[in-house]
Amino acid sequence: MTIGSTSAAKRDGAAQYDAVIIGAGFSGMYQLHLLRDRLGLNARVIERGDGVGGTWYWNRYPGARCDSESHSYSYYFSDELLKEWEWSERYPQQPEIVRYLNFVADKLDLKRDIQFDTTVTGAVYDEKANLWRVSTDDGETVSAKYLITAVGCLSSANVPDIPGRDTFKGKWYHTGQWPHEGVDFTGKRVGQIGTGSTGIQAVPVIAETAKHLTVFQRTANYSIPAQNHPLSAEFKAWAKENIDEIRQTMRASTNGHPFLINERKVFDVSAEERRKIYEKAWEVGGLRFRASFNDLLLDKAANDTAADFLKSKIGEIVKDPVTAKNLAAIDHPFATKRPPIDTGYFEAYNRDNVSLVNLRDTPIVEITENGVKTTDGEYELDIIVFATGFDAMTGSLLKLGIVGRDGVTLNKAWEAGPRTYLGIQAAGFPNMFTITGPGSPSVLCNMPVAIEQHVEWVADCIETMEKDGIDRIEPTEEAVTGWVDHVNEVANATLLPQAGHSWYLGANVPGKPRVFMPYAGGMARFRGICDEVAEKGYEGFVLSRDNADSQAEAVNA
Ligand code: NA7
Repeated sequence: MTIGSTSAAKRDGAAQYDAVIIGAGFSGMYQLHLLRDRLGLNARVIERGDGVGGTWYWNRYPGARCDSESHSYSYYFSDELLKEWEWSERYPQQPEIVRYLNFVADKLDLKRDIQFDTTVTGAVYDEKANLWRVSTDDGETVSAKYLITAVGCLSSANVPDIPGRDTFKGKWYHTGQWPHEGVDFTGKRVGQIGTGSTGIQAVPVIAETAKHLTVFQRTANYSIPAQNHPLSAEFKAWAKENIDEIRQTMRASTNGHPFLINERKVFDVSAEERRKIYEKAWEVGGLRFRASFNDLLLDKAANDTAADFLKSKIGEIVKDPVTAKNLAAIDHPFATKRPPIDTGYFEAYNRDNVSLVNLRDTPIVEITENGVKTTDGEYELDIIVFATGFDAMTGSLLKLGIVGRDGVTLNKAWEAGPRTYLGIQAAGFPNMFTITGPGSPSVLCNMPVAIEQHVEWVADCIETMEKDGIDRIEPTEEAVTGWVDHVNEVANATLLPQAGHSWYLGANVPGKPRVFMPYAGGMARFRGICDEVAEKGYEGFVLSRDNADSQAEAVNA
């Protein structure tokens, strides 16, 4: 265990806090700042890594870069922070994001209240004392009235249990648990399994040094060029001069990005005009492509026009016709899985040292001591890279060993899929808040925007509770059921559930319940709902106060 950047000592020997926050990424850091520096509470962050960064602390794989534009991938609660920090590229690379988060942590003096190198092993609600007892792998147990999980949506690595995996004599790595010292691919035969956002970023970079890279593709994927570039002095100045405007756009937009989705519909324009619009969007690059029309995720025929355009681009770029055909054999509507953006992904297949294996035609049978064996034969490898994604949204929460009222575990409560109200609380788990939890926009949004909204809502809620002497808050079962229904309803109004193999649905992890987890109703709408709930005295939640006999009495029923 280390606390802060230098100390290895226990913090004050104090075992009781107002709040324990799990995770020191974007969410946990901001939550600590608000609870400690705005509300004056005694808060401790517990973090598994030995530094801040959360998801970005772990995802150090080659080519790791954010898909949100850097000037929007920042905390917007402080103009001072925005003015002082300078991003170098349109899309920030992993090391720059970690540097940014360290800059914020140092500026706000957060590290002194972060306990690094410590894994939470259990969090049990003690009903009598109305405290969460949080135990860690160093044998310590601390208590807190409030438990806030800030564990990220994509932080629990999904390493597929392919038969024979552990017999492999070479080295294997998962992109989300990448060694800090890096991996040298020089002269090596590398196999990469997975072609999601991560795999698509990693391929061109690994190809630069590997002797040969074999990419094992199960589901073909769309990808749009990031058109990444260094930021000009003019742009940097513009971003600093227009903070309010950028903030306002991000808050008004469906996905929390600094651009709005165009109002026009696909069939409002001629085929020729549409082609021009797509060409222009391709040149601009990145997630802005998705904003070309407002019905891309609502109307399959409209979506097909974008899908066809993107597939035709693969054919134009990739020279080998069989490889091009396999890469373009995409079976889901555009953007119903997280749309990757890339730097030279399809182009990498024109290199002599890169080849593609279509696992739909020739599935993996096993991993042998020499490499990967498909139904077509064995591929001898020195290194296997698993770019196989995450047990997303719920994986990290369910690993915490959370036990709520009456000894009910979170795993039991969410057996058939996650059940929250506003993605922030689960019934039966009083005073536990899940930042960007399932049922909130989270991964469908530019994450810092979703995080700031949830963190601020929680801070306001706790402030109200402390001011009014409220002992606990938890949602009613009815509110949770209503919210789960609403989350399903808004997802079903879109094409999103049509990608049957998406991690949004939990479909990438064998045995995981198939439930559409993020809130697809848009960030702006979600913010409005959360604000209204608070304004109405936390409608859907029960706020209670203990009476003289320590019996809980609802105060807002
Ligand atoms: P993703 O998007 O879940 O992609 C994982 C990839 O790995 C995807 O192509 C999967 O194919 C493939 N995969 C997973 N398990 C296997 C097995 N057992 N065999 C073969 N292929 C497999 O994860 P990423 O890390 O790329 O991206 C996660 C998010 O991070 C991203 O969306 C951004 O929000 C940032 P499948 O599609 O399941 O057939």
